[in-house]
Amino acid sequence: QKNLHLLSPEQIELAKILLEMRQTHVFENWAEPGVDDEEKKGFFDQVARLNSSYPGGLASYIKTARELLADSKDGKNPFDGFTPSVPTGERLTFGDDNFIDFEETGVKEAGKSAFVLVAGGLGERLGYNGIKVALPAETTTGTSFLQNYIEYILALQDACKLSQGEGQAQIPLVIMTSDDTHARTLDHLESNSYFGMQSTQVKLLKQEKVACLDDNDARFALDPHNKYRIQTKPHGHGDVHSLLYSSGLLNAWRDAGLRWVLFFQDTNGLLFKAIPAALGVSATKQYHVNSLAVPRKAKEAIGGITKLTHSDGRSMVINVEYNQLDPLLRATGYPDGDVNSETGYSPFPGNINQLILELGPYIEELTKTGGAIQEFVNPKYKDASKTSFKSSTRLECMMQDYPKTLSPSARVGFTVVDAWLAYAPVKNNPDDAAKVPKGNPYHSATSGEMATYGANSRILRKAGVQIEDPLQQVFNGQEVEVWPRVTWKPKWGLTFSQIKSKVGGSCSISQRSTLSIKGRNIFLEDLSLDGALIISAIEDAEVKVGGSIQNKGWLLEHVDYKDASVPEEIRTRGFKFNKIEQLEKNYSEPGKFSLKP
Ligand code: UGB
Repeated sequence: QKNLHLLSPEQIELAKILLEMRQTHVFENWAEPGVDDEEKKGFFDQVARLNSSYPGGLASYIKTARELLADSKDGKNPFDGFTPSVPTGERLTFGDDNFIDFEETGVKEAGKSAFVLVAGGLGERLGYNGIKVALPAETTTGTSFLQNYIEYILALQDACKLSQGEGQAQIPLVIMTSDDTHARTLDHLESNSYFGMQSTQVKLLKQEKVACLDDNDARFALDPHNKYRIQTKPHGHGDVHSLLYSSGLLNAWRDAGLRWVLFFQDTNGLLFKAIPAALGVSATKQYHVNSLAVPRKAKEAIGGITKLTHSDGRSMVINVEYNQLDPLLRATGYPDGDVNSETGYSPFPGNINQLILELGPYIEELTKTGGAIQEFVNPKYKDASKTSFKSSTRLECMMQDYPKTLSPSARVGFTVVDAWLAYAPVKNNPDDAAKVPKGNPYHSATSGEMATYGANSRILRKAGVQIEDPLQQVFNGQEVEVWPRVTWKPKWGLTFSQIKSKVGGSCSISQRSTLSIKGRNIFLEDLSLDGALIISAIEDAEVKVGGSIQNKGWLLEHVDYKDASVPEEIRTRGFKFNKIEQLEKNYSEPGKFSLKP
């Protein structure tokens, strides 16, 4: 009250909202007028931000929070009335004719696509000090996840130009950041000249955190270190929809003739190997929503794609989060819960949070919802009375819950691809990864990098190259398959047909080998590699590589993740390369060349 005369009309409006919503306590310990005025202004700036960044404003946030907290206290089941079953969707086999056809269609559609990377998460499970997108996806070349994503998008852009003539627009990339990641993401882009993209092609949208709640009446928690600030926490990746909607980008994309929006996560180096085919599926099946999925091991920390049928007849195909799938199954006639079937996998395909949405229906839906996504709350109660929390909580939302508000006529599908091809995220620290049940994927820096070599090796095998079998080795307590360390730039091999066209004759690669290909027109012909070959070439140089290349190569050496003398990015993998000997060639002049030692 005493501070009232000092407030601007906007600040009075915000104060009114807080008072009407029973948040009087936030002003309780304020100093006399004239004291801490800057801090008080800062408080209202924060409240203004919290109010404007949430669809419906703070009043709506508090109202929803009270409802969800009451449901949680009553133990209400969010799946009440729903029975789960295994949905049907498109299941692809890498490299067969069907897959190749989808890839061809998908590459053409990529020119009508925009990509959206959600990268606001700090990655608490990984415990890495930097931002996750700047981590090397693999350490043979040191390419970061963000660089890898951008190079794939640029390769798609080039492939569209080739198939449809010059003049195609650039493929837009949006990156959702948060206060935890924004500055460092921008710096990673700027200090690397946007990895070849135009800076105008990339837009960063920063998500705001949401107010923390202290009790079942949704009273705001104050920052323990500053009585003039409300404590905030992340709201989840679901924010991406309201941010895109309010940015105005969606309409601009529609006006520019785009048709698809593809969402993806921060540390999955394999993902783009499945993008062309999945986009082809979306276009062919005319899916409004297409989730990319992989066979899921029971209890794996990825959601299960599930068909939910309500007793009133409604049904939807939706992700059921990993912590909810087991109780849901147990409560609905599956006494063993989330278990593998005779195939060795859960019958529910695993959600890898790669969504392809058709832009027109997406805009239509967001015009109705403002981009708001069904939220949930997960309070940790002090005791069974459920009246107080161990620590403050907040509402959260997930981007894959977008289909929950769609009408039953919406075309919602999914596409299953092999996990080795499309999914190897880096989410777990070495300690936690080593504790993952045997047979389940580790989702660690170790497994993420080894999966890249595994995928590339299997693809080359399928293309006709003889690749020696992998060895089983243990790094940081995790047993992984070690294939030859094969990497290539996306512009060398974007689709299976393209990769096949780059290998000919009888090629072979031994298990201890390293092969790094940087250049579009590098052709492997009758190559026998036993050692390390690092080759790069400019666009106008065409290089044929063949003959027997043998050298001491790059040795894989163990590193202990606790050894602080080794950089964090390396020691979390549990291995490093000792580069003893390699054949390294760089073709920087236009022309035709042959490398045949
Ligand atoms: N992220 C944000 O951008 N903002 C946020 O506020 C939070 C996260 P996690 P999660 O594919 O492996 C998801 O933490 O949420 C970004 C699916 O829900 O890595 O535990 C963050 O930067 C689950 O169904 O994953 O689990 C990152 O890029 C399953 O599919 C992304 O959101 C699982 O991913 C995911 O955040 C999976």
